Amino acid sequence: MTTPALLPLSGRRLPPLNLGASAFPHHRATLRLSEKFILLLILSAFITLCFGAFFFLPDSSKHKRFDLGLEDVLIPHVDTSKGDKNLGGFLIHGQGHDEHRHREEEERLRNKIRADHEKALEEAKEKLKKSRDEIQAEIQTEKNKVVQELKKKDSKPLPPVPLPNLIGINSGEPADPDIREKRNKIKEMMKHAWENYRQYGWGHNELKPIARKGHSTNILGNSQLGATIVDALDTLYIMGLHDEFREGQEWIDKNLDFSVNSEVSVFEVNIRFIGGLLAAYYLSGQEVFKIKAVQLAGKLLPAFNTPTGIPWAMVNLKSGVGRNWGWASAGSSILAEFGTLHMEFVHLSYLTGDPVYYNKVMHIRKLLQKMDRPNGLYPNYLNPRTGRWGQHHTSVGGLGDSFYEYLLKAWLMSDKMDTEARKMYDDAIEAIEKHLIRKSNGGLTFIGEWKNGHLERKMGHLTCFAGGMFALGADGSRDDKAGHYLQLGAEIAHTCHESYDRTTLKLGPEAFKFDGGVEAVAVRQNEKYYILRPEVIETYWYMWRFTHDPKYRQWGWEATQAIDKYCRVSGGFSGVKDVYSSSPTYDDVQQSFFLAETLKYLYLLFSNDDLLPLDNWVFNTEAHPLPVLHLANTTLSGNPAYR
Ligand code: DMJ
Repeated sequence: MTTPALLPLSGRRLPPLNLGASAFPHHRATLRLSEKFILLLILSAFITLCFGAFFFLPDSSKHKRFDLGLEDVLIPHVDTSKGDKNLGGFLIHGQGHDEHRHREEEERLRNKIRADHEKALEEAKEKLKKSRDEIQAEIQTEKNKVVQELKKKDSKPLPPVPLPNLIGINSGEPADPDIREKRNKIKEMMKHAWENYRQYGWGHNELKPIARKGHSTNILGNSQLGATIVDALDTLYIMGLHDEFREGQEWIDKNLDFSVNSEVSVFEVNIRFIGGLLAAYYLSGQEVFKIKAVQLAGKLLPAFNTPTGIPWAMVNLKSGVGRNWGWASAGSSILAEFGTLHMEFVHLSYLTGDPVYYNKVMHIRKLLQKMDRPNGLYPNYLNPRTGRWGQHHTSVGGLGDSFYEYLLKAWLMSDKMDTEARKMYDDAIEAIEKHLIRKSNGGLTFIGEWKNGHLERKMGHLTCFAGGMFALGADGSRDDKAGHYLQLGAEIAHTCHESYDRTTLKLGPEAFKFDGGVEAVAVRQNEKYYILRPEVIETYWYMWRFTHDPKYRQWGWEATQAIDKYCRVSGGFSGVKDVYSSSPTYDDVQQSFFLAETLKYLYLLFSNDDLLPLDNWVFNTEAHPLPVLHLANTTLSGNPAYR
């Protein structure tokens, strides 16, 4: 799902931090260590001096001071008849005690204090002899130690859970030399995208392939979270690009830190980062990915602290403060955002044994089930304070899309045990077919958008994913309509292919109309761009898996060639601003989903079906494969999340 307008952040600032020891220990431990260190040094020398001075005073004055200070407070509660009272290690006056032992004890203390005092002075003198650089280096070493300690604490291994059946992660080599060659070409494109990102954008979220520098959008916040690295990992893995995979792993291990003052989209971070990390964990078995996914999930949880439990669209990773997009109807959260967390959150509960994640997404589901739906349709906007729908706008494209996808995939991922999710999917799809799906005059099936009782005859590139979804949901559909849904998938694939074929570049526009004699063509200038999106290729791949009709490979190859010809530049791959222009201009962004999804689906399209078989793997909405969790498996039924 995408946001219609990427608005600048509000520029809200947090109040300056108070350096006390209570909240935010990470930040404070490393902050102002140098000042703290010097202050401590001076303080300890001063205290030692005071105690030293005190013990050198004559006995009588000492007793007087203690008597004066403590008598008022202590004597009423102290039974002085029993002799000496020793409070907190200090000897208080008393009669009849052994004078000699007292003197010895004092002497011993005096010597100790003198020695400590001298040692502290020596150390202070030594410190002052050192150069500024040496002192700074020492402080830095101390800081590093603290950071390492904190890291160790954060990276505690999670309780082990047996992995689900992970099959088909190293297969897929096609026998046909022509298909092999095409597959290799796609792998080469992946290398080109990765190497340029590594050279010019490493650590940034994305790459500007023409300016040759890092790029980021507000959905991923203002910190360098290496979105492209995390998003690309599983594609690198299945393509056998293991050196590149290891580079990515090393960066994540050493640099990926979520304790940053950055406001991010909960949905985007979930599908790209948590999904990407979990998939990388399942494919490679490397613990670091699981640990990072769980750390990040903890940072998203405060977004659910709303009156209804429907999460905010954005959350600040450091403060946990959440809010919604300014453009969303009446302060609403977005269906495709809060409705696209289920797969990742169920896996988090499975891997950690902590039901908190599972409970959050099930709470959302229960709330949605209780609500009235106009014409059986789910509006895209829901207010997290009131629990009421916002504007009655329903879409299978942006703002709605992956909510429907995750209902179906929740059922598949549960080994088809989550029948509640399947029922919600079936109900929703029936309403969508009735109110949103139409045939154009030229015979093209399209999915329009429902806006306040009116059908807009426009389809987005994003909506094209639905062809694959209908095919994936065909098996197990209500009233045994498998044939019907497979056919519907094929029709959507055909329409979306037409939207590509009717352009100059053979690449699809962002949105296209079926109105006033126009069929599958963009009308408005600001809908003519192609930003390396995957949805059409995703549908080709699902259709290929379910039908093996060679036209899907042919269409996929057409798209590959067009991308290589018109989007490839020497610094990577870029989106184009007008697919109807023979001399297009670039948008200068290499989207992270190009590596996560577009190239992965193309590679799978030219691989054998035994690579990530659909009986064992379910792809999240960012194309990150997560294994089916077999609920019959004793491990799972013993997992608290499922009890
Ligand atoms: C991806 O981030 C995901 O597929 C999301 O669900 C919708 N759109 C983009 C790519 O177009």
